[in-house]
Amino acid sequence: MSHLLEGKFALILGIANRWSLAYAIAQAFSREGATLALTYLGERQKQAIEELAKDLCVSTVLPCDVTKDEDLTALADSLSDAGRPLHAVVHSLAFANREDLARPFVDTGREGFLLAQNVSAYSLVAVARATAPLMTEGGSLTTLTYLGATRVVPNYNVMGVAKAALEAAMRYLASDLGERQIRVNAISAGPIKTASARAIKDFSTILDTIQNRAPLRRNTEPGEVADTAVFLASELGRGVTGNVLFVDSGMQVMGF
Ligand code: IMJ
Repeated sequence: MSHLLEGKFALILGIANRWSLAYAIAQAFSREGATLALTYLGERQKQAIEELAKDLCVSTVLPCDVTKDEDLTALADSLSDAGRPLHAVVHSLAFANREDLARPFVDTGREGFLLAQNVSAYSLVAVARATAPLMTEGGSLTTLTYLGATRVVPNYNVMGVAKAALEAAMRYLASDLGERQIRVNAISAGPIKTASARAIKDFSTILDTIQNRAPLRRNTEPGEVADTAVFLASELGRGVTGNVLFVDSGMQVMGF
């Protein structure tokens, strides 16, 4: 089964560098024949993303700060200029203040809480509203989540609450957009050493624990997450919406 995404046009938000899950997803989508639109945050990132785009089947690289409605409107306008329907959107971004991932959750202030919710959860709703009108042939919207949404993971804190909101938003969006044949799902990836994880203290210990205890006795690789994103965006995923798919070496099933 090759070229699962032949003829499809996909938007991928959240590539920061070559270790980003969004980049692994972009590579897998390219491999499967999709044409891509990528977004970057801030002028500083522009060159880096354009450099990464060279090896992929990318038709456009566009700026997008998901906290700015005007950016999302401009993004949708640019995509509609492509003159072809959009088939898939990948939302692979999150942010919380570093301090809020390193002290007791009870000390989370209102501002930090709302920042995490705005960037990491509300953005899915904003992206869905901006892009759904372009998915005139139906499509798939996939976001990235983490086990800390439903279970307490040390230090995940305000991000756990944001991911809980993200997963709930995903289900409500699946309900709203289903009649337009737009499917909405989340992939819950096991810990992977990306830029978002490198900052976390004791991350190597977390990776060791997964390797010793997860059913598959190894850590999750970006390519495994990416291939699941391909499945969801492809015809193979046509019956799947409103779901959280765990790509985590099976760690999620363990009680102790
Ligand atoms: C993040 C914090 C605590 C524990 C964590 C993580 N574990 C994993 C992550 C166990 C796997 C990574 N993760 C799933 C995230 O969603 C990370 C989000 C994040 C990371 C940072 C670091 C740098 C920063 N802000 C951040 N905002 C969100 O300044």
